[in-house]
This record gives sequence, C-alpha cells and structure tokens, in this order.
Amino acid sequence: MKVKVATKILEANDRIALDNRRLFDQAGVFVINLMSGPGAGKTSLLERTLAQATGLKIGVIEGDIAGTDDAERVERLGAPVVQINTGGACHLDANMIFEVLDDMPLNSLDILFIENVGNLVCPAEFRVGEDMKVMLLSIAEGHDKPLKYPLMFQESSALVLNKIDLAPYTDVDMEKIRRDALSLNPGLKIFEVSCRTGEGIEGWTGWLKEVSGKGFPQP
Ligand SMILES: Nc1nc2c(ncn2[C@@H]2O[C@H](COP(=O)(O)OP(=O)(O)O)[C@@H](O)[C@H]2O)c(=O)[nH]1
Ligand SMILES: [Mg+2]
Ligand SMILES: [Zn+2]
Repeated sequence: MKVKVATKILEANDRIALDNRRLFDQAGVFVINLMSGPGAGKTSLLERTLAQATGLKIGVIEGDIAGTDDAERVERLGAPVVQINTGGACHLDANMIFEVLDDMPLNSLDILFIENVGNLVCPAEFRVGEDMKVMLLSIAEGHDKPLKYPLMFQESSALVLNKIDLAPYTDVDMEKIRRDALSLNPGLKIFEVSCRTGEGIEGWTGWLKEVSGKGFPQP
C-alpha cells in the first residue's frame, strides 16, 4: 500500500510538471533544474553564470527550506528571482514551481534556472517541468558520491564538478568520479570548474548557449 501511495504522488506531480512544461514551451524559455548537496556551489555557479553569460536573459527560482539569502545574492546581479521556502520539505515539486510562475517574466527570458533544495537524493525524483537536470558535486564531498547517490547522476544531463581549486588540499580521485558517473550515465556531460577562481566557467556558459538554443542571434 505504501508503494501505491508514493506512486500516486509522483503521478500527480508529473501531471503538474507537464502543465509547467507547456507554459515554458509557450514562452520559449529553456528550463534547468539545478541540484546538488548543500554547499556544493549552486548559487555560486548561478552568480558566475549571470556575470559571464552576457547576452543570455536568465531568471532564477530559488528553493530553500528557509531564508532568502540565495535570492538576494542572485538579485544583486540583476536577475529576476523568486524565492520559494519549502518550510521543511527537502525538495521542490512541480506544484511549488507552478505557484510562483506568475511572478516570473517567462516571456522575456532565455533560460530559467531552478535552484533546488540542497539534497543529493529526492530532488532527482520530482520533475518540475524542466528541459534538463544539471547537478553539481564539489570535489571536497568525496569521490564515493556517484555510486552512493546513483539516481541523481543518472537523471542529470550534465555534472558540474566544482571547487577544483581545492584539489591540492583533498585526497579526491577525480578520475574515479568521472569513471563512476559515466558508468551510471554514459551521456553525461562533465565540466570541471571553480566558481571561486572562474576556471572552467567559459566552457560551461558556452555549452549553456548551445543546449538552450540561444547561442546565436535570432534572425
Ligand atoms: N573554494 C571554493 N569555494 C567555493 C566554490 N564555489 C562555492 N564555494 C563556497 O562554497 C560555499 C557554498 O556555496 P553556495 O554557492 O552557497 O552553495 P549552494 O548551497 O550549493 O548554493 C560558499 O561559501 C562558497 O563561497 C569554489 O569553486 N571553490
Ligand atoms: Mg544556494
Ligand atoms: Zn525530498
């Protein structure tokens, strides 16, 4: 019985996710569900992206259990932003996103980022209507993470390995992360970046323009 209930919750969520997706498609906005454990650098990546992906109009929905710190950080860079406080829930779901869409100028955006609640587990289970999921792993979290949290690596289109500036201070085996992540998801695109120094960010923003179809001036 418990399994049945959980399935129904996911089915209901997927229906609302489809509604969201229709709205995103109508507006012509490319939507990325950004996921990671707490502190891996999601907001830092958004800050870097906003500063460097000039020419892309980017909006952000911030999901946190409490507080508005992340929304304030993003707002300082001039992006339209809405903060969702889940009040305890450990992931965003499609309905939470649906409820804030009126406050987001979808028609004027190229890309909408949805920063999920920091958690390597259930955010990967709940569709919100995104075009793709992207996850971050900071190398300081350890190289055992892909095999311990496989679903997130399987569901993501890209993996941003952040904090490579810290590599000399850790015993991380980056090759193992790559190997294990690719064994779970052979099509996974992997970026090695430092949001602290800016290393690797250009490769990431270049790819963003490509996948979102916004890299070239519209005729
Ligand atoms: N050394 C280092 N610290 C980073 C890097 N990226 C983010 N941080 C720090 O990690 C902490 C968490 O970053 P934040 O972007 O808030 O993570 P989030 O919880 O995933 O949104 C902050 O203190 C950041 O300054 C990085 O590339 N290198
Ligand atoms: Mg954050
Ligand atoms: Zn959850």
